[in-house]
Amino acid sequence: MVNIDTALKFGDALIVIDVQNDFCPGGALPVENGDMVVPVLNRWISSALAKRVLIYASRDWHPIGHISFKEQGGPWPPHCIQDSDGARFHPNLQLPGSTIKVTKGIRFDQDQNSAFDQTGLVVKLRSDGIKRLWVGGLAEDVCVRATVLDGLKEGLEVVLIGNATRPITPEGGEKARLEMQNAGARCEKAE
Ligand code: VGL
Ligand code: ZN
Repeated sequence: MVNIDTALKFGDALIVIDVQNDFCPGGALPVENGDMVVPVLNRWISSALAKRVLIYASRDWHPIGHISFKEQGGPWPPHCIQDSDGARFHPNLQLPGSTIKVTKGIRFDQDQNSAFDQTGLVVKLRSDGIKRLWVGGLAEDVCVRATVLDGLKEGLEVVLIGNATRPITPEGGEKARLEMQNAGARCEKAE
């Protein structure tokens, strides 16, 4: 357990992964209780703003007929189509105008689950002086997992905000959490 008001320090960044309508109840690829991460993340966002800690937010942003869609032989129903309502951030997520957006899933020839995958994110984090990442969002067993593992590979300290993420399947979520922790991620809940 950490205290949300004292957790964030100079050299930290908050990264919110794919909190988009399509991953929330009623969306095209809904994560059970996916919208429950929103009030938790809003508290982290307001703490980050108070501490002048940078806020990053990734979004899944697929072209029509993306290679990851079932109709193309991929694993997922069509979701997060560029410029659709489903691709918008959840309407209650209070991202400030200063949020650094990371757009992924735009390649025609492959999927990008990690916010680090061919986005240039690591270069931006380094130039912003970031040493430690606090990660929350959706889905824990897909894009959160991939982002956390890549952040660790890049030599960053990574803290998963355990009550600010939800998996697509419970079994996948448990497996992902163990993988992330075994790879060196800390998992913290905060009040
Ligand atoms: C995601 C499935 C397909 C995610 C993205 O953001 O976790 N999951 N595309
Ligand atoms: Zn996707």
